[in-house]
Formats: sequence, structure tokens, C-alpha cells
Amino acid sequence: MNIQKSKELFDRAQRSIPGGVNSPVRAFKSVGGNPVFLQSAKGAYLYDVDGNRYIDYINSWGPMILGHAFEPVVEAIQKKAADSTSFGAPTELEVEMAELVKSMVPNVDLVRMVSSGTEACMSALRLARGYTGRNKFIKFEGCYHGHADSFLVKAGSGVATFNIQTVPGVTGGVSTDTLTAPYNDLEAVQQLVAENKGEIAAIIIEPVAGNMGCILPQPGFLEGLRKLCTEEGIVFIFDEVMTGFRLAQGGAQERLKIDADLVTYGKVIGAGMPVGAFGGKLEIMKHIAPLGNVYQAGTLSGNPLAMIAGYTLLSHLKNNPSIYTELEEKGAYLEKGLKVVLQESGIPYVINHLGSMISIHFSEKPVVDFASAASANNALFNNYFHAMLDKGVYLPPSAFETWFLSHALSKEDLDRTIEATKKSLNELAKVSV
Ligand code: HOZ
Repeated sequence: MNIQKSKELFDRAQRSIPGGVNSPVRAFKSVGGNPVFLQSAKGAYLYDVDGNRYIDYINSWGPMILGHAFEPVVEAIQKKAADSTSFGAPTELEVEMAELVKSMVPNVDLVRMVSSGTEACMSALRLARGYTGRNKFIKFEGCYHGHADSFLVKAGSGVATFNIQTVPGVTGGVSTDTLTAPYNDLEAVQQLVAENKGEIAAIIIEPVAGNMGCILPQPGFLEGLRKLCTEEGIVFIFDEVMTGFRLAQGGAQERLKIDADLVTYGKVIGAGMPVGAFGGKLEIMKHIAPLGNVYQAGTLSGNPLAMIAGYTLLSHLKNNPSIYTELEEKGAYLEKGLKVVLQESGIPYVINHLGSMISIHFSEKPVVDFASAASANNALFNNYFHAMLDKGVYLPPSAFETWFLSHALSKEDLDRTIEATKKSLNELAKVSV
């Protein structure tokens, strides 16, 4: 595959942008090689600056659930832009957006719009602390809740990809209040809560983890956390930045039938524009300024272009529930096909999959937490990534990221992906002999 222009752009980018990218995982540093620079995308396909086409399994890390350049969203943004790109003052559209979100997801009495998933999680944690008057919180190893200081302890995504054990710049003072437990280990959480009785403000979790590959909650785990939070007066926060509006209209809360006290959103809620949101029960949300004193603000919060993009996409999802059934079918078809070729290859593997989130770990044992994800053969994943890219399939450039399916993927695209996996595994087997 010719990626000459991408190579030239990467050289040029590194002279002006740290590492040549505006978000670390994109640099391909852990998988090696040159990142491809993208020109455009439509539906299930990405086109790079050299004119190569790829079937997309990143989908902007989640937002493009209906594929790229979904016409109603593009048209709505174009129309709205003519009325000004920002006011910094209230609009009717923000009210409509909040009402729409409330009508789609459980347990959200009030919702505040922000500009990213990082902001949403950072604000939800501050609110939980302000509401409870407690400082400590529990997060899970390998979960990623954005790059606010408190969360950069044993985090997933790029922090795991680059194996950054301690993030310089995050002070000891901040991180001592961050307690961590292995994903799916209820006993470890119960022990932490017992050791820090009355001091834990919140437990925050990705209900289906997507930042160490895709990892599913084991039966009883989330239920156990919910019970513990209720008993101990701890705010239970679902980080639904990845799962929100994706696993179901009502996200993981609806899909897994677990109630959260606060929920954070990002990605799909903005249809590819910079949007995040946090919301939840009135009792807690009423402490946010200007109702209460837990301060949180943003010049671009509720930005009209971001709101119209999100509103258009969410309305479409709400009015077409069959999209979720079809996404389900596409995910199941892909899993089944991948399993056949992986089985034939003889390479030990684990596929974790729920709805339109899926990933492969080259592992002999179940992948249920960060330790099992990290002990998989991730060097093999890196080679698999490149072999797939060469065949026009764009996977996340790290084993510590979930793949996202879009509704735009056709059966032919899925078949081509399965076939590319078969060929890639054959090539890799030959190299390792
Ligand atoms: N935090 C994203 C993955 N979990 C990466 C975002 C990006 O590089 O765009």
C-alpha cells in the first residue's frame, strides 16, 4: 500500500505538533510504523491522503455509530452554522437536547452539557465529592475516564498502550485520593470500602470497559457495586462515554439493567462534534452551580453546532430502534466469522463482544481485567494490526482499545474483514515459523 503522502505529512507534523499528533494513540507509536493521514470518510469507509480506502472499526473512537458523514447530521450542521457558531448564552436547542437525552436514558433528571468525555467525568467526580463531602474515590485498573489528574492512576487507553506507570505532573497529593481495584473483583472493592469507611465519595466504572480492549462485566459484579454504593452512601458513576447510546438507546444502564446515580456521556452524544455530558439524579445534580456551589462551566458548553449534530443523531437513533437490532446482528456475524478463522489458525485468542463493541486479545486465558489484557500476546496484536491495515481494514492501533462497529458496515464489509483476518493470521504464522 502506498502511503507516501502520509509519511511526508507525519515528518512535517512532528516539526510542529508533539509527536506529530493531537492525541497520543494516533501516532501508531506502540504498533510501530507511520500513521495514515485521513482526507475524508463516508459511511463505513475512510480515505487517506494517498487515496487508499479502509473499512473503519474505530469510527472516531465511537461517535460515528451510523457511519461517517451521515447526511442528516451534515445538513443540520451546515444549516445551523449560518445562525452563528457560538453564543455563550442559552438557546432553545439546548433545552430540546436535554429533554431528548432524558427521554432516552434512565436515571437522568438533570443533564449538563460539556465539551468532552474528560470534562464530563472530571465534573461528575467533583460533584460526587461536593455532594458527599468525601475526597476519595475508587476506579478500576485499565479503565480510562479521560485525562483529568485524578483519573490518571492505573489508567487504560493511551496510558496503558504506552505503559506509563506514573504520569509526571500528576501530584502525589491528587493521586492518593484515587483508589484502584481490578475490574470484575468485587471483593477487592468491598475491602477498599471497609478500609476507608465513610471516606469514599464515588465509585466510577466503564460498565463495559473499552480502554483495555473490550472487557465485559462478569455476572453479579455491577450488581454488587450498586448494592455496596447504596449501603455506604457512595455515588455510583457510570462512565458511558463509550457505551452511551451505543449498547442501547439507554446505554449500559438499560442494556445491563443497572441504575447509576450519575452518568457521563461523550462520543455518540456529539455525533463527532466535541460534546460530553453528565447527568443524574436530582438530589445530586441540584448541587451543581448555579443551583448549588459545585462549580462547573464552559464557554463552548451547549455550542449550537455541537448540539444540532448530537440532537440530529440521537433523534434518528430514537426514531429507528431497529438500528440497535441490526448493529447486534452485525456484531454477532463478525464475532462468528472471526472465531472460525482464528480457530483455524491455531493461535490462542479471546474475543470479547457486546453489541457493537468487540475486540480480539491473543490470549490463552479469559480476559476479564487489566492484568489478563496486559498478559496477552500484544506484540502479535501489533503485527495483526499492520497486516489488516495493509488489507484496507482500519483497527485501533492498540490492543488496549475496543473496536467500534457502525451501522454503515455491510455484510460484504464484514466478510472482507473476516477474510483479511484469515490472510493476516496466515502471513503471521509463516513469519513466526
Ligand atoms: N481516548 C481515545 C481512545 N480511548 C483516543 C482518542 C484519540 O486518539 O482520538
